[in-house]
Amino acid sequence: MTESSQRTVAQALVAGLCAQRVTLAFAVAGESYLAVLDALFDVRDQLRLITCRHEANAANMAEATGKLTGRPGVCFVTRGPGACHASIAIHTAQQDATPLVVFVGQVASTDVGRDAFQEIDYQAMFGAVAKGVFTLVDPARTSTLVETAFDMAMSGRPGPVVVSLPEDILEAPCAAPIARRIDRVEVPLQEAAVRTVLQRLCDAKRPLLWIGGSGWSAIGVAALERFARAWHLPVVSAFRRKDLFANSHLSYVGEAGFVLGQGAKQALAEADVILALGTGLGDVETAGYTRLDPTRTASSLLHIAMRGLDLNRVFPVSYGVIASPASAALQLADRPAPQRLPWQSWTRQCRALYEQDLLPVAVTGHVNLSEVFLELRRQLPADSIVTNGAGNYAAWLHRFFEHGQYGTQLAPQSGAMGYGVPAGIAAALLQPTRRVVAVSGDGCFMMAAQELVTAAAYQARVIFLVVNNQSFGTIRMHQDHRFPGRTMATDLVNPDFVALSEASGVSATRVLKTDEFSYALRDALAADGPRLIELVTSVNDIAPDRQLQSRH
Ligand SMILES: Cc1ncc(C[n+]2csc(CCOP(=O)(O)OP(=O)(O)O)c2C)c(N)n1
Ligand SMILES: [Mg+2]
Repeated sequence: MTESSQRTVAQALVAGLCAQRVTLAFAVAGESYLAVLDALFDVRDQLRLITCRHEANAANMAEATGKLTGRPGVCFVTRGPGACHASIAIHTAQQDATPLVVFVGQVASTDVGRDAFQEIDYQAMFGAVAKGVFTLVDPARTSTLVETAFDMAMSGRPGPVVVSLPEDILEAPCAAPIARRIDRVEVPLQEAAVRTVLQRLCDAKRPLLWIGGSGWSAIGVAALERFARAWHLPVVSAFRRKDLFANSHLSYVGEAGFVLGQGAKQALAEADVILALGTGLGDVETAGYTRLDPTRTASSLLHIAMRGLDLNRVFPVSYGVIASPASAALQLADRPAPQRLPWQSWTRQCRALYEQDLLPVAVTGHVNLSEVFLELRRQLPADSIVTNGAGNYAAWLHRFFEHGQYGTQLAPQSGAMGYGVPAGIAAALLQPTRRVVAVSGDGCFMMAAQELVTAAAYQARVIFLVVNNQSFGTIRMHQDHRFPGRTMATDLVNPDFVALSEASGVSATRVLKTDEFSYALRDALAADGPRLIELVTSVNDIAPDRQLQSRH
């Protein structure tokens, strides 16, 4: 490492990232931050920079890193066009509360405001999405800025931070000491809040636990499970947060996603007290803010939120406090459960309904996704990571694939297509001993398919599952409902996915019948490098228990 007296800003910045113990970062190179690339050269054994083929993917890989590790994922993109491409992950990190630090190139500070080549006012562009947007203006503050960016990204409700790097500053000398390592500060519940929450649950006839949010940990999730078991509480997880609670646990009654399973439906309909822990009670999980009745929540909803802004925001609460979800779970689990738990049989009923939804459903096509995802569960080790993006294929995955452990689901609550592939690659590079399956639709996959070569180049052990129904199926479903018989802009003409994959250096196979999947998966799991399995499905099987009405 370069002596501090001779260090440049770029070198101090990179030293600051090493101090945060960033071991993997993602980039598409740009001439606007050459000095940073050069500084990364010196630490390449310590901090691996992954060369990506599109900034959306580089930024999504960083976002997935934040989701998986709880510490900010890091990416570097060039000014203007690079920053525009990366913006999708900044949006996802904002919606999903993921710690993320995006470094973007910027024109020389002397040219700012002159409409210079690829210039963008990042404050104006990202100000409404990112938690913070900073420009490195003073070389002496380089390390402080790294600390600030990491702290802001991780603290409270985590989120994205953008740091812009004017080209001329990067090679300036920087005498500042290297940044300190920053850790997330956990905010516990006050003692009075612990007592109030537990008393309200104790007084209830049918209390329900609704979990979500970010900043969790394996210890926090284990505490949650202890708490729910001791109190026999039914537990609903927020949209795409199924890994916050072992799905096989007898308390788990389902996900509040676009669709509400029978168990979660009954639990939500009949609960007289709801403890919302971590979740912001967002649009999707509340079905457009309709799953709760605001005239009742004022007396029945207890909300432990990640930040004050979320309290009373969409539903009036009966009792609201701010705390880190994992800390709160540990504190609640530490207290003894009451002797009498009169809602036990109700919890069992909700659970039985949840289990019914796990039975495979009938389809019209040759590949049945309910059987496919049940088989995926059977074959994958419990700690395997499953990723996805947006599309109706994900409805099948979320319903039939059960998560058994914390940190096994990487899925965008923002509903961004093109997320599963980069998230899968990032997960495989970060945790090479775990199995990773990246699930995509044909539409979703083609938004990130260029990273197959990245998976091949780094031999990332990902199994890409591509559900090919030759359609932007989700949109087709809505058309079918709203404008029957008038299919527009949703039929897809795809490449040969197996050939595309093979040409990119990833061996592939095509599954035409449900029965073939089991063998294809076993074969892919035995491989050392990436593999792709295409599943040819019928668009008519648009969702579990739902067929298209207007067919071609
Ligand atoms: C970046 C982005 N663009 C567009 C959309 C709108 N959208 C949501 S799902 C979807 C279709 C997804 O198609 P596919 O991946 O093939 O999944 P399917 O629904 O067919 O299973 C579209 C276009 C989106 N959510 N994200
Ligand atoms: Mg599709």
